[in-house]
Amino acid sequence: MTIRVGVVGTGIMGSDHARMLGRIISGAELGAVFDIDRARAEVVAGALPTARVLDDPQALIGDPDIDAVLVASSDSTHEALVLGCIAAGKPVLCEKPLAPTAAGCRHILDAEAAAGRRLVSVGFMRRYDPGYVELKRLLAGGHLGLPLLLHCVHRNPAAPADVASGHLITGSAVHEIDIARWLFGDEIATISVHTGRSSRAAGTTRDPLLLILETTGGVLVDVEVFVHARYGYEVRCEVVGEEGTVALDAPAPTLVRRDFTVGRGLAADWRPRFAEAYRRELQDWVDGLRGISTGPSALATAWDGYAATAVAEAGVTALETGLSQKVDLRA
Ligand code: ISE
Repeated sequence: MTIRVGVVGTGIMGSDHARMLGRIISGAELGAVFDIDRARAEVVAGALPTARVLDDPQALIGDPDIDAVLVASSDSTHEALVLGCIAAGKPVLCEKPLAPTAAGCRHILDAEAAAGRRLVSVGFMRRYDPGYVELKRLLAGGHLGLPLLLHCVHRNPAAPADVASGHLITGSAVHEIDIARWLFGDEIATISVHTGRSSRAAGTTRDPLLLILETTGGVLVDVEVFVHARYGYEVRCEVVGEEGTVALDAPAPTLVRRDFTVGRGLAADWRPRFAEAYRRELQDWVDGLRGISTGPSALATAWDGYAATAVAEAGVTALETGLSQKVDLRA
C-alpha cells in the first residue's frame, strides 16, 4: 500500500518534504501540491511524475486520491488546514507550530477528540535526530542519575532584522520547549525571558534572548536563542544529572586542518543539520499510516503542539512584561 501525500506549501520546508516523499521515503508518493505561488508548486511537481498541482488547499485535502496531507504553508494558515484534514478524516503532519495561538491549538484538540481518532502529528523533527535520541536513551537508562539541569544553545547565522522579538521564542526556541518536554516527560510549569545587549545586526529585535523554564518535575532549563550569530547554525545542549552530564554537540562529518588550526564545518541553516531527523520523521509517519511501524512513534501529537504553543505564548508575555509566567495547560 502506497500513501499518496498532498503537500500544502512548497516554500523552503515544503519543497524539501515533497522531494523526500517523492524520492526517498519508502511506501509514499507525492500525489499533489498546492502553493499560493503556483509557479513554485509547478517547479516541485515538475520534478516528480506522480504529482499534480492543485489551486485550492481545501480541494487538495478533500481530493479522493490523496490519503494524507503535509502542511508546510505559513503559520497563520495551519489551524484552518489541520481542521480541514480532521473534517475530511485525513491524517495530517503539520510543520510547527500546530497553530500560532494556544486557543487555535485547543480548537484542533477539540476537533480531533470529536473525530475520535488520532489524525494530527506535528513536525518537531528533533525527536528523530540521532543525537537527541541517544541523549534520551541515556537519560531513560538512568546513566546520569536524576536530571537536574538542561543547558541549550540555539543559534542561526542570520535572520530578517526588525522582526518581533517574540518570534525568537515562537519560531526558534519552541524547538527547545518541545525537546525539554520530550526528554524529561514533563510539562513546562514556568517561563521567564531575559534580554541584555542586542546584536546591532538585529535592528529593533531583541537578540539574543535567554529563556529560563522549569518543568513540573523541577528540572531547570536555560535556552540561549540567538538568530544573528553570523558564524554558522548551531544547536547544542547539555543535561546535568546527579551522576554526570551528557552533551549534544552537532557532529560534523569532516575535520579540516589548515592554517595551523583544526576545525569542524558548521551548517548554514537547520536543513543540513537536521536532514536525517526530517527523513526519519517522515518515514515514521508513513510507516505508521501503512500500519508497519516496528515500535512506538516519537511523532509529536496535537497535545504536544498545543503545549509547545502555550509555553511559547507564555514566553512572549514574559518577554513583554519582564515577569515570570506560569503555564496553564488545559486539563
Ligand atoms: C527556524 O525558525 C526553524 O523553524 C527551524 O526548524 C529551526 O531549526 C531554526 O533554528 C529556526 O530558527
